[in-house]
Amino acid sequence: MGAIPGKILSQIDYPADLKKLPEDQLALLCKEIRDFLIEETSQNPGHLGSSLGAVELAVAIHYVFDTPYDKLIWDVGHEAYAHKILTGRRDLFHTNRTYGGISGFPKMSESEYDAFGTGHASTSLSAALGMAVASALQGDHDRMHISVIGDAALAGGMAMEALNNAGVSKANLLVILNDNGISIDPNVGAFKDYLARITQEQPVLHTRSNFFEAFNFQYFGPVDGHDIIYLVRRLREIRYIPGPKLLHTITTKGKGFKKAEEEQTIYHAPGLFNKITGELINKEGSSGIPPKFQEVFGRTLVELAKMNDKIIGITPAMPTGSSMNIMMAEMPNRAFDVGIAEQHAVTFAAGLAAQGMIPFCNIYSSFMQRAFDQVIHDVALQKLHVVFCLDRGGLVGEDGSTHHGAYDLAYFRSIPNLTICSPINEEDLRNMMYTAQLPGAGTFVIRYPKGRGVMTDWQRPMEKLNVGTGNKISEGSDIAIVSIGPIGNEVIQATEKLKTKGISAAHYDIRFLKPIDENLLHDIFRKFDKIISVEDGTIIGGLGSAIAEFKADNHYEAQLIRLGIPDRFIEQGSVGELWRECGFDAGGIYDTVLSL
Ligand SMILES: Cc1ncc(C[n+]2csc(CCOP(=O)(O)OP(=O)(O)O)c2C)c(N)n1
Repeated sequence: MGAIPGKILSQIDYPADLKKLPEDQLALLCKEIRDFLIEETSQNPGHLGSSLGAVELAVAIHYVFDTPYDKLIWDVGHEAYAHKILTGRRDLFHTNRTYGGISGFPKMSESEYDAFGTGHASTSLSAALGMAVASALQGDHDRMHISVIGDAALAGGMAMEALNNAGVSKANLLVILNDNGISIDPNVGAFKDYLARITQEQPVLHTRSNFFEAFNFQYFGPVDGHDIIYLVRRLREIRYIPGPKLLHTITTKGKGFKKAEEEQTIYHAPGLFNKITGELINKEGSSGIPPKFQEVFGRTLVELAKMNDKIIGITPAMPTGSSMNIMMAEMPNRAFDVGIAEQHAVTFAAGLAAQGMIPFCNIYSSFMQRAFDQVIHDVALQKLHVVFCLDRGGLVGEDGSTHHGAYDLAYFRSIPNLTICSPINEEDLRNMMYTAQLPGAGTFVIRYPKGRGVMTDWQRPMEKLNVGTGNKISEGSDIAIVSIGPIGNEVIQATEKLKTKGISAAHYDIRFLKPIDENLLHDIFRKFDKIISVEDGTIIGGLGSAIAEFKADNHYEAQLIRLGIPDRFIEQGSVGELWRECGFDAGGIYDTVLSL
């Protein structure tokens, strides 16, 4: 069961209930929402800081506007918890981000109040503009289309493209800039400096044209985004002004919870914490556990960069999450946070590589989807020496369908000139990183998951791998299992368990998806008539498909069973639950073998 809502909040199921409250009760409601959010997320982790900062925005918007008739889109959507609580999901909120529960992001399929699904940044303006144009074409000129967008997301390329497009429309569009001055890590770039400047100088500047006015938006603000009464009044005034308009609100990430205001990066998504003191609760303990892939990546990059002065680090807005912050701290001139700008990050890397540098461009797998063409057109086509490190490869767990790194193996395998690999453990990650920066390595893709692998001797000196060679993990005679990446550790558990049933399964870690180890595959197909492929990625186009193509091309007869993410979107849950659902956890692999 979840937290018990306060007196006012307990009476509000939907915005219609909220509208009945007198204005002087709104501040108290905001406090109750914060208390509720803190209590809920302290036991069931989620995106705390951004949602605490957007409580008044959510209350004011639903108080003033006529949702769901008026369309409301939350950019990224991790800040929309108050919105969820006010739109029919208060009593379900304790299931937030859990298996079978509500999503941590807005979803059209979950509620009519979620006008558009989000999760990736900088999409809300384009979607709201599209809706506004549709309303106008359908003869509805009253409906308002609202995008709430953070200062970091607004600097994303797509949001800028939408501003440019919206400014020449008469769209009934209201952009609410939720400016808390921070991304997950400190916000970066010239635009954030500009926002800070207009916030300080607004009374002077207001007589002159500002950035938004130059884009034909009517600009209002800046206003205190936590002054609920003032917000409500400003929104009422703006409501009937035609055309594109922007309300600049100043908010505090983590508002109302001391620790979250003080340590905004940590409390963006803090995990479990004490709801009174804010202290983090570490369930894992500290000794005897393997390091995170991220930590090994960050430390190894610095080690390599000390040996090879051509190496450069690049992250699009995820320095802490990817551990690029280690290099940024040690070598500030050689590591760059370029903001929420995946496309730019890739072509920026291409430019560096064209001048002889060796960029390690670390991008979360699902965010890399944005930069597919840049990888083809700017990097692979020109055979540039860029190392793409795909963090969060595979099912990521609680963030759900918008964030799973499900498609990378498949979409990259189709691109010529790429070397694609995935380490089974942290030791292998280091060897892959070492191999990738050697002269002539070309464009390299190294894919690894969130979190910890298994205990290995990962601190030993790195060694060069033979590109395109797999590893035999264990001998067997009845069946062969071929895996890629850390999901191979589930295969190891399954093969051990199969032994107790008298089944002898051989296990091969293919390591390189491209070029694939054809010699090894020939050996496997000659020796076995039953072969299973296992990957933590979509079943269409990845390892299983590569082996099926190899089988067809070489006219082998063996039975091939492919395990991977099925051809549908997988929702949220723990990684173990999702692996189970997809049938490639140790138990699923074991069951598959027994069923043959
Ligand atoms: C395309 C994409 N890249 C990166 C992210 C990861 N990400 C989630 S929230 C966030 C920061 C957003 O900052 P801002 O827009 O200022 O909103 P705030 O969290 O401060 O409210 C980032 C980088 C993402 N969701 N989508």
